[in-house]
Amino acid sequence: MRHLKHIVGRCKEFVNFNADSNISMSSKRAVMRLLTPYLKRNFLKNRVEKNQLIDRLINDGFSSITSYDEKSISYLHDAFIQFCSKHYNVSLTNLDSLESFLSKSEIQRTPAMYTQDESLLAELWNKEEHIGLAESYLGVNRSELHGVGSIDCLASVSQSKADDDLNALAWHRDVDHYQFLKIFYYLTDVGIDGGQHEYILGSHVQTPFSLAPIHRYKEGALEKSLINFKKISVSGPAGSGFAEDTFGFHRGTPIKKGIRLLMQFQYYSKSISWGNEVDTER
Ligand SMILES: O=C(O)CCC(=O)C(=O)O
Ligand SMILES: [Fe+2]
Repeated sequence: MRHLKHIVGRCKEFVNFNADSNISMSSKRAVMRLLTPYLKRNFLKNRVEKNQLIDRLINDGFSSITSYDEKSISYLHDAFIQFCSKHYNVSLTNLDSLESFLSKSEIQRTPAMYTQDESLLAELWNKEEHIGLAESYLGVNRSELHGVGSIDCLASVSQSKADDDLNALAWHRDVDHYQFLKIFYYLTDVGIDGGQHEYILGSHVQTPFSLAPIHRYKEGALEKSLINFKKISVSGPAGSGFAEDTFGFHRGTPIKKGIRLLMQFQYYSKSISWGNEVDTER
């Protein structure tokens, strides 16, 4: 443990105090990415929250939230269909044609349509319920937050590529930053075998040593190493929403039939070097 503290301390120095050196931001980021799973997430400690939702998020890393208004779902479907038509250079007219195109082409997950492609996503990213939630959970003022909104689509294919990193269908945690939150909404109905999202409650607080290296994990490995292995599967009608600290273990699941459109909003604190938030005590 002493050695680890030492290494963490040196890495922190490297990241924080080498502002004038030739070390590029991307190398600093790479170091912090490797280091992050070994750190305690002190911003979660000693928090007393009256707001039940935030309290649940702090304890479980997960909470369902109010559903997304149905009226704009079909607008977002159309925007996403247009995005895919352009991206794949095909003429898609509705979700059925998107579904048959993706499964015929063996595309398990599409690239995401981002905030810059669709202004409604930017608007929703800034929506009070969303940014206010991120602010309270992360304990960071909104002027210090950045992030994006996106929509992507999972489809059923004959050969599932669940282990492919880009598909996010194997257990993993997101270590894009030390302190972040994601808000998700299904934009299609998601039943069991419909690509339901899964999460291990409480796994966002601290990663056991054996699970700290950043890669995809088998469920058995998580079950063995997490003291409290509580898995949840999230299903629900189009519009269902949940907030999740994806530093905890999560995954999508291969879809057996149909497609799943998932909208997400990511919130990060602006200190891109993970600088001052990092505490090396463990
Ligand atoms: O598709 C899913 O349900 C998982 C997505 C995911 O891993 C992520 O957005 O970080
Ligand atoms: Fe993820």
